[in-house]
Amino acid sequence: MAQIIAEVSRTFNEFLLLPNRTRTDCSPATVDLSTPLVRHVVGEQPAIELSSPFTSAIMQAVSTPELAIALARNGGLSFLHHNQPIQDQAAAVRQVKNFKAGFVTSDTNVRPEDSLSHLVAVMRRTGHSTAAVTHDGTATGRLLGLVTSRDFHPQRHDLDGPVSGRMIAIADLPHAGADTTLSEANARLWEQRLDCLPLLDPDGHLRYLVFRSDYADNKRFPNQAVDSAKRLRVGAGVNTHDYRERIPALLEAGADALCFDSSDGYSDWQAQALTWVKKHYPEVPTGGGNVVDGEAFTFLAEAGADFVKVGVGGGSICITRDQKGIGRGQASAVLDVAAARDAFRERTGEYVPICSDGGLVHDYHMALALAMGADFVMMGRYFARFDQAAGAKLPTRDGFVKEYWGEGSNRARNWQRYGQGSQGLIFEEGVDGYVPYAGDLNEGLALTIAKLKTTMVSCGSTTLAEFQSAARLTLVSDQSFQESHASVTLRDTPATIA
Ligand code: RVP
Repeated sequence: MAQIIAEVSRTFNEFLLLPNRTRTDCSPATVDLSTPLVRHVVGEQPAIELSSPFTSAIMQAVSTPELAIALARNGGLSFLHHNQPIQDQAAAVRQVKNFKAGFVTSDTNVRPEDSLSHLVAVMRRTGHSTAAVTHDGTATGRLLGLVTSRDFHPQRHDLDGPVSGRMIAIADLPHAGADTTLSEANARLWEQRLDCLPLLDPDGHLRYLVFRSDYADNKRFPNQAVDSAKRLRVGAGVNTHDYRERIPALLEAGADALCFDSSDGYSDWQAQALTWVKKHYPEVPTGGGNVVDGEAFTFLAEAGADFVKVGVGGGSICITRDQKGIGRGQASAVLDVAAARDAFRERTGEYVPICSDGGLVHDYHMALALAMGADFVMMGRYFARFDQAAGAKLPTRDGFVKEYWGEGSNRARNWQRYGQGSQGLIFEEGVDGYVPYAGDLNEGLALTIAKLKTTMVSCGSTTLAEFQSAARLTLVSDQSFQESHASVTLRDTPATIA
């Protein structure tokens, strides 16, 4: 006879945190959000630690190289999606690993014989006002000069004339060698009152541009997730079908961590794949999932998973529960798996971090997931709203939206993620839709971090470990849930004032 789990399946909306006593030394400035990403012996330092507990979903619509760069600069980690040819995913990994903060590969490039009207069109397309003039019009051609939007005026200069007529030629242009450090470049920028310093190879080919504004920008990110060579960290999703070919290519490209990505990870296929990775690449941090209970967590941890993702059916674009009747409320899943993680730690002396993946709609849901035991969270909808995500930004009557689609939707057809047999995706487990546009990731994430820190302060905690052990959670009734929201007419709501 089927077993009925006594406990009701609960989601984050059903819980609130009780404030704990806040000590005077506990303030947002003293809160440390660092968290382990991978398995480690208790008391020892994990091979990878994140300085903020956020990862972006392994999804076409979410984890682009641009988003991975922005998130790693804020201390989190992206997992680039595997729903693409192996060489494309490896190239995306390489793009993140090659990013050098403050060193820009020029994206606005023209040839000296190009017309000024062509230059205007290129500047309009890239949105940048400084162009490199190279012999072949590429980002790495021989540098002949620089031209900015301040060097010509459409009414004053003949737009049919060549760019060479208005550029500052290389002979008059301060420049430096490609081995210049960021602080040396910055010193030149200030000493010579420059806006931009080109860095060239010994043969005069352009390598990077360093902008004064980018140096200041770089100072904004003190908590970047970087490897021992100071390159940004990036993760990559893999599947249980082509991992033998995909993983070597991803590692060669420089991936820092891998994650088996499956809508249901409690399977022999995933255990076999994890065992294979641990045999061939024992040092490579590799996560598994997704699971929703302690039994499945222990299965993957014993198969070698270095972290385990939790969540089935809770994603904002997910219809797995409707289609297959499989899943569990995300709060119940996290609480159950966290208990199994702690039992595993007691039994083996090893800590295997867990990630709450999907279903985080409000910022406070992240705090709840972390309080309930998640070491870090993974989000799709949240990151899909930002400029750096893949979806197109579209205007609507009520403002801008961004496209966001599930990996189980007809648009993504990521059959490797769903166990529907070898014919590919037979039915959809995800939808294709829109999310409200939220601008730049850096600003959005800063706000989220500020909220998380103040929640932790209210709960008297300055570290995530302390937050988890001190958290007191209460269930909310429907009535008290109503009370959580404002119950006055808001000023920006049309209303008749008597
Ligand atoms: P959310 O953050 O709520 O948008 O959820 C993102 C998560 O949903 C992903 O990390 C993944 O686990 C899951 N997902 C992705 N595609 C689909 C689907 O099409 N059903 N689900």
